[in-house]
Amino acid sequence: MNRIFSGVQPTGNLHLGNYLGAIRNWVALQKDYECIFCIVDLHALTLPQDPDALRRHTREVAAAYIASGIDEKRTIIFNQSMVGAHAELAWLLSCLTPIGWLNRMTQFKEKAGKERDMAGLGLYAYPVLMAADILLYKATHVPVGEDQKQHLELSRDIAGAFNRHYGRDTFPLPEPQIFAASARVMSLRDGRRKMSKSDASDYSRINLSDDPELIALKIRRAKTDPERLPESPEGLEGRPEAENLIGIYSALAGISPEEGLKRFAGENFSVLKEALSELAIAQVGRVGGQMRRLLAEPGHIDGVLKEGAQRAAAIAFPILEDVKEICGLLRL
Ligand code: AQP
Repeated sequence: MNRIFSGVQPTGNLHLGNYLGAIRNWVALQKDYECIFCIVDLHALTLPQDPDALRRHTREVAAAYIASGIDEKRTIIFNQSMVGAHAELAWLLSCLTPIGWLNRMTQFKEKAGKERDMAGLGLYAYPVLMAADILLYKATHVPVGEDQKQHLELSRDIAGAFNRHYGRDTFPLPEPQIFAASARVMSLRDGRRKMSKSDASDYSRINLSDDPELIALKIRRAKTDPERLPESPEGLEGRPEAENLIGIYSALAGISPEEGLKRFAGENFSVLKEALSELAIAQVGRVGGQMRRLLAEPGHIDGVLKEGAQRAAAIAFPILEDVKEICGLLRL
């Protein structure tokens, strides 16, 4: 059976982009794939984290998975640091990854900013750990938002480099699964930047924890332009904020952006914003409410994570052992 691996970083401010671009799409995949959904806490450490907040956010992401419809009985849900094989395989793969490949990664450039020399080695090596996450389970498919496509291509390159170096087909090349309807949710304050957990402006994103009043306020304040909405998709060119609001509306309504635009062609933004608020409040409200109920019982979430880690380890460690053997590490 084809196997899926994907994850979210427990860095707080879980938002509508994470939901529409990732978690919501995973739910349907459980029917046709063996799924492993991870909370990638080692990735979160690539930027400074408060230890208590990191633990809290880890449980929050687990709650978001379950609240969105990931079935913890069928699917493996766990946090990455509970399975030490991730870090071990990352080391083995890093020894085969040319620095030049990592130098091309745009996310490192964005996150390191101007102080590149002061950025941590972990932030730079992040894509190698991501490759290890995926290859450790010989995952065949990886659902990600468009923003992660470059990292996934690197995972394929690393898998190919390993297979070529040792002359074996050890790792399948993982296929990206990008869900067009919600590929990239942009900031509500700037349609050229993606909606992001780390954006300093709280009004740039709708968090899954936001209450209905706050969701409505953020949508009312979302940046627009002075024109009415266009009659055809071509009219959205050069209007990133309009395109983004139509995109979010359509993703929430489960229709194509073309269909979404038809509903608001020639209208004022206020009409779109009102309809969008209604959908966002209903869907985020449902997930957020269920998350709060789950988080009120951390014992249940911890049990899910513990069992998930055991199931993940049962797949990962035999694969890691095989890789070590191939690499020539003495196994006694
Ligand atoms: N704006 C987005 N639109 C669509 N999908 C998105 N994802 C993230 N932002 C958007 C998808 O969510 C999954 C988990 O992402 P992550 O936790 O690895 O974080 P990230 O990709 O670095 O983006 P974030 O959540 O905004 O965090 P920061 O601020 O740290 O960059 C991935 O599948 C991602 O594609």
